[in-house]
Amino acid sequence: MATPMKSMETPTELYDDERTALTKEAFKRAFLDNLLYVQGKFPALASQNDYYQALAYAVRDRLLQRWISTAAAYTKQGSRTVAYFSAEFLMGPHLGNNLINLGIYEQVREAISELGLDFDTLLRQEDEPGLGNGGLGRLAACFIDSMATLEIPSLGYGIRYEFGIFHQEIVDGWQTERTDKWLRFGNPWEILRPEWAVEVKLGGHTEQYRDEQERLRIRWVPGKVVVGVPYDTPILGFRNNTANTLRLWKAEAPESFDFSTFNRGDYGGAVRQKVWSETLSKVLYPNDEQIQGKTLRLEQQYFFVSASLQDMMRIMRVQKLPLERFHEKFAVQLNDTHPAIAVAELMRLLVDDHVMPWEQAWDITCKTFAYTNHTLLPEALECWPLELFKSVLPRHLDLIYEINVRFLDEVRIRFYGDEARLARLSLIDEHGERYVRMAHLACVGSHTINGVAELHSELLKQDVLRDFYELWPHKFGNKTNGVTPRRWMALSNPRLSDLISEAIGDSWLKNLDELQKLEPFAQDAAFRQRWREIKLANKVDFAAFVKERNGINIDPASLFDVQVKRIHEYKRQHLNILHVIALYHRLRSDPNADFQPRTFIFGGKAAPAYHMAKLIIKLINSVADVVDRDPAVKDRLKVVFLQNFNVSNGQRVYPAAELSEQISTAGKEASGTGNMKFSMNGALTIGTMDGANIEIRQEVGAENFFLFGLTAEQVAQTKGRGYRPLEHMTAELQEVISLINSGFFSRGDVQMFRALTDGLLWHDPYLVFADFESYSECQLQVSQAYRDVDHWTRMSILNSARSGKFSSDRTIREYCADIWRAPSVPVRLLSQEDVKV
Ligand code: CR1
Repeated sequence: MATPMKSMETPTELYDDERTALTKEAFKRAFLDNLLYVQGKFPALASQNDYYQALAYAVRDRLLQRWISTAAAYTKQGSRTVAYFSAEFLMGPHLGNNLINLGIYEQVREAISELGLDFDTLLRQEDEPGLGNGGLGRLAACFIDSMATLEIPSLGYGIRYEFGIFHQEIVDGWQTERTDKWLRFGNPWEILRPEWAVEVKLGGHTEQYRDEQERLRIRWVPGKVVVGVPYDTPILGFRNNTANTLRLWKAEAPESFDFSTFNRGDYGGAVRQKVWSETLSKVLYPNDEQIQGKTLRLEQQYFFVSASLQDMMRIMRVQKLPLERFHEKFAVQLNDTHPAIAVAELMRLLVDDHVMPWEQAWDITCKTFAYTNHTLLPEALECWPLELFKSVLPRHLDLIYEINVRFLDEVRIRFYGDEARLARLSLIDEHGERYVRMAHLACVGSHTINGVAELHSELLKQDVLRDFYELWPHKFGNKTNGVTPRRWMALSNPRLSDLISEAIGDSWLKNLDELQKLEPFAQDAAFRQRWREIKLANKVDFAAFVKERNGINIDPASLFDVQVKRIHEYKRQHLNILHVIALYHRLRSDPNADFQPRTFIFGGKAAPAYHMAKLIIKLINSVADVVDRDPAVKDRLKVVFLQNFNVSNGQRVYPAAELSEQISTAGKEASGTGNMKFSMNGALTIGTMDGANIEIRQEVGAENFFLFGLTAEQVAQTKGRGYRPLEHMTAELQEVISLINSGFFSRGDVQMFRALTDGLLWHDPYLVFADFESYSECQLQVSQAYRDVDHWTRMSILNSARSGKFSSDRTIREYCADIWRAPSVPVRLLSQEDVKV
């Protein structure tokens, strides 16, 4: 592996003692010191993991000075702070990223090699914190990276799941799930802050009482209490002094052991409370865009939201700020509806605990929150059955009723006599079983509502949140997603990053628009040659990885065509694999056909209970298997399913990809962020007019993008007319379906894929058949274009050069300017003098 960004190593440090110095020799000493004093090992006994831990602690020592300096700067200035509330933070491994941001990647790599160790092996020891499902969680991670880089005071608040997203293994072609024990060897990147633990109440009932002034008030008598304990992880800015905080809550029992029960001889009962409490932060729900109406999930959401709001109030107390100024001190962003209960919880804290008048509390609440919606899929909109909700949060249900009464009064006056509209807008769904609508709570309690790409934000206004748009058009806006170029280029694609820096200097990593300066190089034959060599080297690395993981050989000279993302029908991995089967059929029917060799690479997890998604994985693996064993298509067609797609594996695949599959049914993918990672790294996109694809195409130019398929409008019309998939059946598609149904890919089992093929033939809710022909034709154009090597390279360079918009720095600047109004606060490093006790 090449090392990231040699050209950018610029260590600077104000004080240079053994513990924090950035020089190579000091680092070696610190590393060996940590091996002894932290790991308690000497080299002859140390495992690779011991070495990793020692290395991680040595790096952590070097960022703590920044962390403390940042806290000091923020405290001194009483800075306005962004609190990013998210049930998921899909961080990926910290070590490499921190080295890049500190500017010491190269020295540390050399130091480690000089000690006779393999640096890449140590990097791979880190169990990545997979505290998220997919796009939404990874976006949160990119956002906190950008906030630190832009020097925005911010806190990420979430849950420290003991088990993150499951580990996916493919057994006989099927997905199986294994628990993700990421904390098994400890986590050197977090610091426990027990002194800031808070109590969170749950369940029970409410009762009326009179306070000292004889006022009638309501009191919540909880059924149980858990303690939220914060674990802090530093989030470094890129080459600056900022280290912000990701604060994740672990649930614990107030009293870990009940001695009175124990003394009565009930040993099990004595630990039950502890066990129950810890369940709250035990495991991440592995569902992506599908609600799970489970009590535990609501409890998790409330747990982290309440702990975080209480923590923010503690910060106000420390900084001696009155609660009346809560919304001036904090801007809270709700990452989807998962934390929407925060609206009611802030009201409860202000009205019940701090005896603030309702109107004032409501004013503060609405000025505090902003809400980002991440999906148009109706099955993802969170609604809680009223009874369930009441059993977990009885006081909040009262508060939500009160919010609703006042809200509907406003609607009644605005839309005189429109009863249907009232029912549609209400926070309570009254059709049949009654539900609390979390998206409505988020909309009512937020000053701003945004979608994550232009089209998505438009569709929110026209469709999902239309009534709210008609009520408060000024609240709505768009913030197109972005990704951090530090992780997704500098760290994962060092070869390309070095070439770019050599050509245009290195400030593009902080200002991605500068990639534009690459455009003229697209005309430079020597540069194109180097660009190609780098892609090839990345493909060779990736092929070695596939060989090691899947045991199959893939040819680095073939076109690497990649679809990696969660497995979902709307993302249409089945459209891709049906097309692969069509190619296979063509090759078998005409063995001498002129054919551009391709390797189709798939990766992604399916929600464990999503049977159709799991069947799609099985089909991909079955096709991979048949194709691999068939000598007739050898060297021309390969299919790979990459197990356990996660951040680390993503870092390997994006740099090696040449074609990025972004083929969702138009109007379904809110934005996508993988699409951006591919394009930055020089892959061309084959895609529909969906999510951020539209903006990518606009930026890179229609001539550098392979477009196919129905538009969102055409999809809606097609469905409106009564879509019949069979009307779109072509001879080739017929062959493909018959081949699957014949048992050809399932060792004669003609039933195995029936649910999939019948679903397509009779329902096809995501219009796979309607887009199949257009997709196949477009893929032919891709193959032809790939043969013109120079032309393809030019398009590839232009994709990178024009991807500046898709930096999450741009996105965060927009959030700051339009929603948070949070100015940056540069940090000065404290000297040893400053921190003397
Ligand atoms: C969307 O599906 C988007 C990310 C981040 C996902 C994807 O298109 O890029 O959010 N939504 O905004 C999601 O995970 C639960 O919803």
